[in-house]
Amino acid sequence: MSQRTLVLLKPDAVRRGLIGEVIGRIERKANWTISALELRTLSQDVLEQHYGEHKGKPFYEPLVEFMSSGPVVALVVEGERVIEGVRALAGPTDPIAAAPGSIRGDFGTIVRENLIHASDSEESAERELKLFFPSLV
Ligand code: RTP
Ligand code: MG
Repeated sequence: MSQRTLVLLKPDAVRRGLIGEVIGRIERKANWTISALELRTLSQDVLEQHYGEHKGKPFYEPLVEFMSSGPVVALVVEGERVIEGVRALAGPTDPIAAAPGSIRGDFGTIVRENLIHASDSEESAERELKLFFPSLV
């Protein structure tokens, strides 16, 4: 089942020089293709829309601050079961709970600075792809 997902390499991944490492893991999966890729600094407006579901939670404000603290790499990945697949490569939200071998498990220690975002469902992917890459059909 071919799908598309929106992936963000968060500002910690970019600052720490892990762009190649993380993209390499995605690239090496069979039957997946990167179909869009850009380094960009996210506006408050885009972050509010992207993380709208978390508005009002205690971690929301520091999350938005962190996500605008430097550029991210935004990419669209498409291919076989890619929504579930990138989430599996990333590992659980808390990097300490994430297994070694996953991106968060290998490189993270702080819940907020967990290196990567990936859409969590087909509905989220649709919404996030429109928000980040409106020109993509
Ligand atoms: P994401 O949306 O970034 O792909 O991550 P996720 O689904 O694994 O986690 P989610 O629950 O959607 O939370 C979004 C991001 O907020 C930060 N966070 N901080 N307690 C905390 O300090 C806390 N909880 C979540 C993380 O950066 C998380 O990825
Ligand atoms: Mg999420």
